[in-house]
Amino acid sequence: MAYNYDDSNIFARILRGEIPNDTVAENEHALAFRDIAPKTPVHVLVIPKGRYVSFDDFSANAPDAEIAGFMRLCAEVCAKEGVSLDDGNAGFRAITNAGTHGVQEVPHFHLHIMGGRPMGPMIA
Ligand code: IU
Repeated sequence: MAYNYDDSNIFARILRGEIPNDTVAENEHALAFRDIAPKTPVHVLVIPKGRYVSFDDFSANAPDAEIAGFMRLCAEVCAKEGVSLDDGNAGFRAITNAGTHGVQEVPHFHLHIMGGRPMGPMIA
């Protein structure tokens, strides 16, 4: 998958079970766990189990099942955390940071799902 994927990154270690995590949901292709330093009342990270760094790795070669499994887990997290739009919930914000301009700290693709309070405007 990713050409320059670093297998020693912290999320790879979490996936290998070397470091504990606060799991919210999991399926065959993805894992969702609470951010260790939450910035909002709901702050969950969803990561693919494959070796993805950023959107670049979701190329034509990425198995559809992995992409679908990832998105389905995102939906499951929103429902579990009470931030989906079902049942009159107020919604959420989802962010992925990539590279130096995106200030990506961990080089394994992750989607931040944040909610539980109004987010305010997007900032640059
Ligand atoms: P990034 O800038 O999108 O790469 O942010 C990484 C996030 O991973 C950040 O919100 C950290 O608090 C979070 N995190 C974590 O949940 N567990 C860890 O062991 C480490 C970082 I290191």
